[in-house]
Amino acid sequence: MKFLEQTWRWFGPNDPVSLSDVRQAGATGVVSALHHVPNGAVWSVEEIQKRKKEIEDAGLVWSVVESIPVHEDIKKQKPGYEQYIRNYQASIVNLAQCGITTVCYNFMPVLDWTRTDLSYVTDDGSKALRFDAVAFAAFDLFILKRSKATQDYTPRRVDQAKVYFENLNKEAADQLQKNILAGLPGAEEGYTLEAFQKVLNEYASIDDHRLRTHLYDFIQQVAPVAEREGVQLAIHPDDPPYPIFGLPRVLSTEGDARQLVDAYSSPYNGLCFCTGSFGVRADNDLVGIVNRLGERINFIHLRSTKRDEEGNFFEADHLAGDVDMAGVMHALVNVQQKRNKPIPFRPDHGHQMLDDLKKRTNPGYSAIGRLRGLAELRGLELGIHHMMKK
Ligand code: DNO
Repeated sequence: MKFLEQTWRWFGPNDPVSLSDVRQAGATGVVSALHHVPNGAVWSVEEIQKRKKEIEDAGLVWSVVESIPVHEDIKKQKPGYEQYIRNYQASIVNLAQCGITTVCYNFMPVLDWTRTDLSYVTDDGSKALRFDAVAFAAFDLFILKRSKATQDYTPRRVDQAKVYFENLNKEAADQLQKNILAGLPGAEEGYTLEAFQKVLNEYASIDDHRLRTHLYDFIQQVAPVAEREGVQLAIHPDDPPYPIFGLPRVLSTEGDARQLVDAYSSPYNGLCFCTGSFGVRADNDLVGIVNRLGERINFIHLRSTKRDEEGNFFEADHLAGDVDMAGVMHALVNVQQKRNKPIPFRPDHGHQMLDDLKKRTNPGYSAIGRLRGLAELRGLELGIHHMMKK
């Protein structure tokens, strides 16, 4: 029987969770990125080796790069963007030279993952990340005052957002803005209100079709290099999985994932299967996605969300919420049996809980919540293996 690879995201030397913590959590692989390298620049062999050595000195391996950010000019195909594609290819070649062969990326315009509340208190007292649809609309309509925002919301939602905004004090409004624009961990860009409005304007002529074309152009140029170098690419889905701020989002559904993998037919052009992102949409059949696209899954993020009728969601415990984690894990175990190399998975996010409530933590990336998640997930995998042997 073949097992998945247990990995853990580590943000580098400034991460309050240390590599020795990671080791004690029982992960064997590390997911990391050179966050200090500016977006668009080539990752040099020297810098890669430095990070790799640090990880190996702690008795771990650098299994996955999450992420090499895709420069905004590539997403917009702004004149001169070809150089950024060449740089991306060069980073892949350099990573391959250092023996790092899984690279995650995303193609969300302007903003990476987005939440409105970073310390939502759950029933058991632990804190979770949450997306409040009304708070989000209030920000868009009344703080950012985006010109075409009204057309993206129902009249009822506009009314709710207005009430929400009117009850927001200055401090809470600032916090909301910071949560949305300042960049969550791993999101490489953060914006002020003015800068954000400016970059949004640059997308005025980029609709869904154009962004899709740009993504497929990107992959058709980058995946052949990755294939030649033996590097498996893994695109992370949109989070949340639908357009926000009038910006198109083109990797939110199974259909989107299918189009991407078909844009260049190679196992090296693959997916990061993130249950928390895809799982926010009730029309995404997670087990079905694994069954149908499993051979193109190169990296896995496991977490659950709990959504409600209003479009809000929060990050539930890994085995709770709307995601059928046991079903997903069973399907993934089946996929793994057909592969030669263990597919890396990581417990994605975790609640801020126990002792971590008193500490400075990266939102979603505290030690104990992820430790719990990893422990539950490995137990689930082991249990499934056990039952399959019978
Ligand atoms: C959030 C992460 C994302 C992810 C990128 C991948 O917790 O899953 O920031 O790393 O979207 O490029």
